[in-house]
Amino acid sequence: MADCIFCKIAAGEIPSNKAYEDDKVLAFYDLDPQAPTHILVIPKEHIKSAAEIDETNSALIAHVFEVAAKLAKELGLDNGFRVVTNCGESAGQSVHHIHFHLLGGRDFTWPPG
Ligand code: DGP
Repeated sequence: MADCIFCKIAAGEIPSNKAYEDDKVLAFYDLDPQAPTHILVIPKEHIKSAAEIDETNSALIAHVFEVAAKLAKELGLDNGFRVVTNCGESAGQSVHHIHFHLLGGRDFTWPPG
């Protein structure tokens, strides 16, 4: 998508601090970290939000979760971590390219605010 910031990051047109990359998925450090470890894991393909997950893209989303688990292991988040996706306005989604926040390195409360 021409005006999507995460499509531009995925294409390398906007620089990012990468944690992982393959042909389908990119993981990069969030510019406004909410935990000692805060990485965004995205499919390179433009999917707007979790509301658009269906049988045509669910294998790709499963791959996103494989990458999140691999990163959590590599980064030593053995005490626990959180994977969050904000979907839509009420949930606070500000970038409309699906992304999964991988957060770790501190304790988290439940329910989230
Ligand atoms: P959300 O509110 O769930 O849509 O999260 C969007 C996140 O994306 C937010 O934590 C800040 C981050 N973000 C926005 N623009 C950029 C950017 O250009 N680079 C990086 N690294 N992170 C960004």
